[in-house]
Amino acid sequence: MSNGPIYVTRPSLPPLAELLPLLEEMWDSRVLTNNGPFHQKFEAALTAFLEAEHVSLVSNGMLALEAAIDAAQLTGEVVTTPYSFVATTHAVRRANLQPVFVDIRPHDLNIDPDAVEAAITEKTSAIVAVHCYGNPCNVDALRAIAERHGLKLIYDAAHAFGVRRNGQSLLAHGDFSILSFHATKVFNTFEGGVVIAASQAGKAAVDSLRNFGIASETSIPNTGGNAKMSEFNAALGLLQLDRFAEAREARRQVDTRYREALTSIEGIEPLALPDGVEPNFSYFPVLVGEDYPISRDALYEALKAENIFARRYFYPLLSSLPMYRDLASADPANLPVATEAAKQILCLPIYEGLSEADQDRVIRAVQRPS
Ligand code: T4K
Repeated sequence: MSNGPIYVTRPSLPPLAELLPLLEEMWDSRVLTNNGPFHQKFEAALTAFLEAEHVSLVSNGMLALEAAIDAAQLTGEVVTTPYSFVATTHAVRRANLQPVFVDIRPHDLNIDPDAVEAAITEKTSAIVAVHCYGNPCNVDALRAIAERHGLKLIYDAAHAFGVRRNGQSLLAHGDFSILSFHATKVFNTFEGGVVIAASQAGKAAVDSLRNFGIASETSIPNTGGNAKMSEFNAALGLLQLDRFAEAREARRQVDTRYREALTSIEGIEPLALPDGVEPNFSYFPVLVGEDYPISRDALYEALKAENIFARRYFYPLLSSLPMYRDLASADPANLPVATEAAKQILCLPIYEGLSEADQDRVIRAVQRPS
């Protein structure tokens, strides 16, 4: 039996032979970037696939967030979650805005709408929420709060490619949503991302910001940056789109098998799949509770000793990082659920192509930690 390394994820890829003719086209045309033919095709294909009218391709999820925040013209304070990848808060801070951390809900680890409402001041201009692991935030409550207080609502949906809720794309919510197409994501273009805007004006702002703020050869009305996706990433994305359903189904099978085997282990609690949601199975997060024989960190190390590389997404809490921990909202007493979740969370390996034998290695290592 193989004892090779099992990482938390492994990127899905199309057969190389399918990519080569597309590369030949690029070599012939010498159009490599700046809204070339593959970029246009991929943006149009995603617009249909994501059931979103206003889609802008960008070069990664971080720049997607920065562009969305910039396009939303925010000021002052932004209410956000401490339980995410560091990109979420850094994007707020890099726009010279003040992140205000609020707690999350215990069942899905997404931002708590009641805590959001309680944190709003006259300086608040927006909510930046995360659909953590692709599980939907309480979008109805957050929309109501944003409307009541005149706030912009931005979703970091980096994990939520293809997720549907009540028969509708999850990306239909908020003024802006962003996706990441990083190698580690359920849908990847090596690097890449998109901004989904609720309005044409929002898309126009992002399109300008991703291309230096240029309107024409002689007109540059905005202080934009460079967040363009290249032709290579866009061509790969077109092929990946054709394969997504297959990749998702493979992950669903791993998810089902893990749930069957792990749910009965005392102290191990896989995060529930929410009702009314078509998930993408991008992660397999479990909470390692006090009833489990060893701590989360001890389990993480025990898995490593078996050549299994689970990840503590998301630990440490963003509010504990040196550049944020002195904020009043970063006090752990303000964030009890997030603080506990960060201590207990472990994401187990899940990806297309994870063999049943390797799934069994993971299951056995969790069942009987050495
Ligand atoms: N918002 C949220 C909520 C996010 O989670 C992220 C990214 C963003 C925004 C920003 O999106 P991007 O700007 O990245 O598009 C990874 C990813 O780098 C990061 O994209 C992701 N979130 C985060 C949750 O996870 P690491 O530091 O765990 O990556 P790394 O390199 O340790 O990879 C994990 C494992 O994946 C490796 O052990 C092996 C495997 N792997 C990784 C890469 C890069 C591969 O098999 N092939 C690869 O090319 O952050």
